[in-house]
Amino acid sequence: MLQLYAFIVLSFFHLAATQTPRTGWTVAVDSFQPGNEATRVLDGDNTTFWHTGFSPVNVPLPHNITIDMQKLYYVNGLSYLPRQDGNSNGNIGQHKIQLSTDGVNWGAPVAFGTYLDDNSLKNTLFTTTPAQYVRLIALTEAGGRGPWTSASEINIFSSPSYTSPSTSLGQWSVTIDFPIVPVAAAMLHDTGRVLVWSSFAPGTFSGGSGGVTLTATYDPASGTVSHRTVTNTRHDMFCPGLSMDATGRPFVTGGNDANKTSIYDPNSNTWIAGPEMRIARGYQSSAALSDGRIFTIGGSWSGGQGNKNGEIYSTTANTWTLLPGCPVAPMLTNDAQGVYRQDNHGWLFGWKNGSVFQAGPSKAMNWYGTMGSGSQQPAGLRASDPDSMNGNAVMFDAVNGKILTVGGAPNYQNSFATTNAHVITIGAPGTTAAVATINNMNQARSFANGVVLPNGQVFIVGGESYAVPFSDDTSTLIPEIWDPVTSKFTIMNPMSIPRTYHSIALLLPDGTVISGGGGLCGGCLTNHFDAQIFRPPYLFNTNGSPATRPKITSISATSVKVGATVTVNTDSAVTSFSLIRGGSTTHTVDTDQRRIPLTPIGSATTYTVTVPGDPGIALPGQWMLFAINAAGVPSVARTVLVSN
Ligand SMILES: *[C@@H]1O[C@H](CO)[C@@H](O)[C@H](O)[C@H]1NC(C)=O
Ligand SMILES: *[C@@H]1O[C@H](CO)[C@@H](O)[C@H](O)[C@H]1NC(C)=O
Ligand SMILES: *[C@@H]1O[C@H](CO)[C@@H](O)[C@H](O)[C@H]1NC(C)=O
Ligand SMILES: *[C@@H]1O[C@H](CO)[C@@H](O)[C@H](O)[C@H]1NC(C)=O
Ligand SMILES: [Cu+2]
Repeated sequence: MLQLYAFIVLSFFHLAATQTPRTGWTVAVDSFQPGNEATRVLDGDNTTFWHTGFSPVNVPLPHNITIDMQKLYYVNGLSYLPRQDGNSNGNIGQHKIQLSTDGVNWGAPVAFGTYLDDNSLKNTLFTTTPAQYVRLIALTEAGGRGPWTSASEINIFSSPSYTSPSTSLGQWSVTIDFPIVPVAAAMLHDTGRVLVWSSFAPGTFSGGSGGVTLTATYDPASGTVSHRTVTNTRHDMFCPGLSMDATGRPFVTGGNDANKTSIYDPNSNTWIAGPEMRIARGYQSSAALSDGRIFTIGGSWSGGQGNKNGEIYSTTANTWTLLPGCPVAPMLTNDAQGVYRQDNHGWLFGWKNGSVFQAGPSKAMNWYGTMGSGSQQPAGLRASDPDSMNGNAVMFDAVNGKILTVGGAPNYQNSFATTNAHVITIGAPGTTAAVATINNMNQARSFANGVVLPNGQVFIVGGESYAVPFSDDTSTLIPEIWDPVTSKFTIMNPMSIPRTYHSIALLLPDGTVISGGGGLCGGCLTNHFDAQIFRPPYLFNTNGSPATRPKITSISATSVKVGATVTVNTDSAVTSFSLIRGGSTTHTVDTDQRRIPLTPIGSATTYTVTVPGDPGIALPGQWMLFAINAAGVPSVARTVLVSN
């Protein structure tokens, strides 16, 4: 079976995006300047370009260009080469790509977003779709210089073969173009927007630490991507620790500027400089705690190597304090590159009574206590699992202390990933964790992402079987879903774009998953300035049509204390509820997402659910409340702030 998957991956990868010959194609545009006709985008000459009309009058945005390929192709990508004459006027910013078989009926966009304002080639890959017509709609000029659109060349990519994918294996939908490589991401609770960032530059981190970070925000409601340069916190937030705080604000620590911290407040749309950490760090992990404080440990990638012991941020005092009783030594891996890697990307979980459970990537697991000057106790080994750098750990059932761990490799790089999977069960802080070795994944993965779904299943996406940063060579396009009931992994439909080192994935409030990024390596071939949305199988009927979703029509409170009972009204009968804490992720780590299954009391359209009373389980912060019907279909979530 493994060999078969390897064959599918390779053949898919090589055939995925073949440039389609443009002979005989025709093109139509809403406007052109004489001398800069639409046909210039098909002439194979980089020195010519299409330009919308500017004389005698500027023709206003939006603009569009429609290419007729004269016959049906299995289309899966578009490349846009901006004008190459040194002038930037007309570079496309916000855009949409649509397909049609007849030039009359156009489907929902296969891609949208914002291109970076420069003259580099823009590649957008999307789900293979039969089409004869491709339309690129330019909504803005990338630099806001004027109402123009220009393009030197447009190429269409296609696949020689096509089988309509079965929705029983989920569906990859729209591709979202970002003007930066999304290396870190956080779910913003207010509107379900997704905040992403790279470093000081759109496509590289090297040469950073100048106090600047490029961010972008994807807004699913409007289908747009906006961007912003953050300078006021003087913090290059590449390779940071990342946690969502007790009010749902992304709290970013260290990285390229190794002792800086920055907090994003979605309500005021402002970045706030936090206090400097006592220990400078990069590649540490952080965890939000039951009392609202934030713990961090590790991080020898920057700010000096070794002794990156724990420290804690107090929201009330707005300061960091060292925890000498929380040594990093017990959680080090045996990485071939030494301490520089050994304390990277800890699998941390805030738990009862201000404790933190560290599930990996070291084969040894540990408890950290954060009271007073801190404490540490061993929690046992993760069965026979080796050190699993850049694997994933997902708390899919916080009520019962259940964590799924998958994959990773003994070393950070140049190391074979495993297919290993375990379920860890934790109880009282300080006690040995129970570990069950379960069915392996279908695919070995390092640098993958794991995302818990409303029904307790875990979606594992991306990664590669031989861990090499900034390489897509052994990547897999095939995700899998783990089911806690059968304890088995099932492969899903392949995505369009490899997601390896520096990729991200998050659950969105509508029950879909955003999977994006990978790269940030300058002039390399593995920079992915995009993301793609996955719709899990639960969103479809067996005949492939969209499942009818239950709807939460009202909720008695959107801000509750732990232990509170909430009344929820729905438009139709449901059988279960779950709470999932809003996620944040970079470098395979998401210490924020966790799921609380809720058993409702009630029937028809009125139910009550009770939030667990222990803030170690129901960590303070913003949670998504999903209602799930008897067919397993989740509602769109309502956001609930849980506090102590
Ligand atoms: C494309 O441009 C044509 C000509 O101006 C216009 O009629 C059409 O509405 C535009 N389509 C879109 C989707 O923008
Ligand atoms: C046109 O530009 C593309 C992208 O930069 C490049 O790959 C290609 O070689 C160029 N072609 C010519 C004819 O200059
Ligand atoms: C943070 O780092 C800067 C530069 O190395 C240093 O000047 C400053 O004292 C550090 N802050 C703390 C709290 O250690
Ligand atoms: C919580 O932790 C503190 C300090 O470690 C300890 O003294 C206390 O007994 C713990 N409480 C519970 C309920 O475990
Ligand atoms: Cu990195």
